[in-house]
Amino acid sequence: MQDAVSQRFHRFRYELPAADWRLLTAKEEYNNVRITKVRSILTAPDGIALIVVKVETDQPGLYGLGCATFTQRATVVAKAIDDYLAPLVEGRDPRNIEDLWHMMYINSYWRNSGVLNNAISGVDMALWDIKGKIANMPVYDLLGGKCREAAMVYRHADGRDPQEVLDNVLKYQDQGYLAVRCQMGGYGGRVKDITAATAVPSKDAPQATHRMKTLDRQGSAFPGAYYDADAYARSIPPLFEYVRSKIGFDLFLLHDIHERLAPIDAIRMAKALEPYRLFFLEDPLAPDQIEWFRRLRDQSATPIAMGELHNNPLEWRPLIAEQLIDFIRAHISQLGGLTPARKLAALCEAFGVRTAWHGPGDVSPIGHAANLHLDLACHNFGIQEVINFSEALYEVFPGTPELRNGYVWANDKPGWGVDIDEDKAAKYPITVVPIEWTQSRWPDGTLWTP
Ligand code: GCO
Ligand code: MG
Repeated sequence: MQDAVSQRFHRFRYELPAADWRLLTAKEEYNNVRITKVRSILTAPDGIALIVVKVETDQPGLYGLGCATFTQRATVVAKAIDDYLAPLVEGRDPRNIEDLWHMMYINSYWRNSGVLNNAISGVDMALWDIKGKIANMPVYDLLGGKCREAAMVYRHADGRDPQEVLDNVLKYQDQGYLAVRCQMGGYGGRVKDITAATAVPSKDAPQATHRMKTLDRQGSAFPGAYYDADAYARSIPPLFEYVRSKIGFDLFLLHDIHERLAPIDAIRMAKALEPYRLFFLEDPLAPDQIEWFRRLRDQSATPIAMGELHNNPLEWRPLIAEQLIDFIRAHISQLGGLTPARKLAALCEAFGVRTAWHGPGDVSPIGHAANLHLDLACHNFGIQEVINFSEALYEVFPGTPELRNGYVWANDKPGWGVDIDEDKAAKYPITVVPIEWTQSRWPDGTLWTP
């Protein structure tokens, strides 16, 4: 009997129109569905380690995918998923997402770590994917439906000097993008390539800046990705002066300080950038510098975006409740998934803060889809960061969102509408090497937040 039913369930699912299938699911199968397997999948189609969770059920063909991408600690997150969350949720009813989320959150007793939150996120997002497939609707429909057809995005322009940055900005403008983030030399400004001989900070050349690669470890007690915070701080206002003088104000421009400056210098930059009407200035301060956000707010009208580093509600609550920021930039999997992110979006709406979810290369296409479904369903959407979705990403993750005319578009399929080809994913194994760029140092060797 069961075999016949599940076969009918599976076969009919693709043949019967949605309405009939929903009728079908409202019967015993839907009420009895159980999680059978939870496992992590590691892949790096673009050379960046991505962590995805697959949650399988006892209903043939019914499974969900979630993003657990904390690329700097990929294998640790995978272990947390496979060793701790899998045995905890296997056998349970995938429909009770809220209960399962809280169970995973408190089960480790200690909470709010980046590794554990990402692991939870992978399972959480997969459960929302399953619920969307059972309901035969996209997740944004479960969240209340679309407020807009697609989400406006911004792209990343960089360059060694203002002209090179402008050239890249114009390229995006020609492609129809409405917003571009301008960086010059990456975060903290260009690291000067100097030979090892003159790179070691010494009493006669304390100002020397150098790149880690140029240093043989024997040569210096302080190898690192050196950058000159003062030179960086003085280089950015002229950059925006130049770009605005060439393109005017029709294009939205953004900048990411990436917590590379001392607090007072971040305030100085926010004030100096006011004439250039940035869409937002991001990560001016480190997450633990809450007090300085109050000083920044008092002194500058440049819109502020913050949040990609947040793991703990204590980090974002005061910033939102006191309206010290204008855009929340959370990395959804660092929060623990869609369940906490949709609540954060609602909290932000209550205080006039808009969303700008974190969306660079170290977010998987499932994570980008989760960003997008929230963007479509939340009234207080601001803007969406995206990357160029490469051929390799589309190959491994069929259904990855599309970029068109300056917007990112969902495919309106049930769940996230994104799948994974595990054979293709296996073609791109991750590599684990010590991270260099987060060994950011000031010229005198002081380590500073990267
Ligand atoms: C951004 C971020 C990223 C992070 C990266 C860390 O605004 O997109 O700052 O570039 O640095 O995601 O792994
Ligand atoms: Mg950032």
